Amino acid sequence: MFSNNPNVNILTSLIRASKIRHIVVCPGSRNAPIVHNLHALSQQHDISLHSVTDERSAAFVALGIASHTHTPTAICVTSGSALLCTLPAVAEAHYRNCPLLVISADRPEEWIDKLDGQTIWQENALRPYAKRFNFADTTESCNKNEQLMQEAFSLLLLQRPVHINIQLKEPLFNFTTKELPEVTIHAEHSIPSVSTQSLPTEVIETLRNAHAPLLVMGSSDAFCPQYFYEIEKRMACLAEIIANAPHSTLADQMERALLHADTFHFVPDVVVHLGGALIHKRIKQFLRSIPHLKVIRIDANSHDADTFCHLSYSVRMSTEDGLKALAELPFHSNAHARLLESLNQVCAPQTSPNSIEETCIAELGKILSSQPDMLSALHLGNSMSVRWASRHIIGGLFPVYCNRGTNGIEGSVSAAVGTALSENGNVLLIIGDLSFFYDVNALWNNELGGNLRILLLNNNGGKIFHHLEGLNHSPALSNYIAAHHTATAHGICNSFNCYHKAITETTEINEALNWLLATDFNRPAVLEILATNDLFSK
Ligand SMILES: Cc1ncc(C[n+]2csc(CCOP(=O)(O)OP(=O)(O)O)c2C)c(N)n1
Repeated sequence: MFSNNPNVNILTSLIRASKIRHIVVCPGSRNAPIVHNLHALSQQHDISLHSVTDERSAAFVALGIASHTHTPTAICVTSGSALLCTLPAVAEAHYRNCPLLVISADRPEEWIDKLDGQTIWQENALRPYAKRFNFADTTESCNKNEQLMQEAFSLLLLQRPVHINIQLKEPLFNFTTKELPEVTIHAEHSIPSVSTQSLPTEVIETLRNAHAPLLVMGSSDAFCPQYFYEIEKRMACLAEIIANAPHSTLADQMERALLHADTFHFVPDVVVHLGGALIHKRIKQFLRSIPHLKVIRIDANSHDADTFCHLSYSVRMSTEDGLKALAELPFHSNAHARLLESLNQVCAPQTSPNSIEETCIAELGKILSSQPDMLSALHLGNSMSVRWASRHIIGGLFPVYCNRGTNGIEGSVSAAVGTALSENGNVLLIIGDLSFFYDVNALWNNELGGNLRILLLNNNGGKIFHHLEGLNHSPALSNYIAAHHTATAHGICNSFNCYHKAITETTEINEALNWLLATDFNRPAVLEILATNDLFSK
């Protein structure tokens, strides 16, 4: 039996007909009719419900599932501040082109600002990051509401976050409807046909005539490492680890080479730009500074990011189609070999690690290169984790994710949890301590099994701030900017029923990594590197 609310039932039918296969649900009474229906669906169809209490975390769990499964994923929250808690993940989804559907239950509008509990302005709460669809609880034509919801589902197929807000009046808990309304998703028909599968002739000719063509690629959830080998025969290639590119450590080498920009001789004249945000700031600044540079941006979405301030062409194409088209360009060039030569003249491919955290990632990089099957996915926390991984781990072995849409530290554990819930193989998260403790609620999850492994680099605060030139002169650095603390994960792991091991010496790294990666666990495991350093003693 289903809810007696017509809007809730139309939504449920559309979900049943859609590609959504995972729904994260959060506790509450106003959204209980929706959760009731979703639970009924999950009993009869291939749809999994995941219960997560903290809505901020829950939205990132859904994002982790959506980015790994490449399918729209929903989160359902109750009314009031519960909805506001999803905003960070929605912003991340917006900048990652991730199809996240936020369903919120709302109270009747006439009770807003009358001091009724959990009754706030919800309709536009996720704007401008999600397109919103609001449904009043009226007996108004259900056809119109179905049409509106169809539109919401079509936007999801365009890889956009969407917000469906449903006002629900009491009584809430009547569940006597036997059948859901019949709906078919005709969303495909309403998608504007903007995407192309081949590069325009003008773009191909621009690349053919370029002296030093260069592909630059930042964060992307598309996993197609195979194309990069062909692209490197046609143009130089600087694609980051979070672009899932095989020779991703070159981006780190380039970043270091640019410290000596006067001796670095590879200057591109045409750049093809794919993917989202770049980790390496100096590469971005270098490209911005080249006069007369031409930039060809390939992006399925309509907002053309002019990252290097030289945007010359925009090509509306998915990342995967774009990479494929570049791999099939009808000419070869030696630009990549020239890039490698210039890089190697200025600095070596890798530097020796200079801390226990970096040594640990370097050792991990060696293990994963020889045994990539150990992992099904790698998640990287922001800050030093993603930077050290860029230097020591190569991309393209397994999907690599990082919340680089907004670079927030608030949802990295949750996103990794999402991937672990939608995947049988092992998912490894490498993360710093502030990011870990911030989002530790993600481990408050009964459903999680032993395929989530966490490498926690605990250096008692935000180490990145100690690398920022000039900031070390500020007496506020340690306590107020880098947020020095002495917390360890031992007790938290105990509370959340996770395995935990801590080490303090580099000599213990290999055995500990073996424990983390090769043990058969039935709950998440955390290897904590306790980095004793004097950074915070000042
Ligand atoms: C939500 C949010 N708040 C604040 C920041 C600013 N910030 C960037 S890096 C960082 C420190 C992260 O520390 P940690 O996770 O311990 O990593 P480490 O710097 O030690 O590698 C902070 C606070 C952010 N990115 N996101």
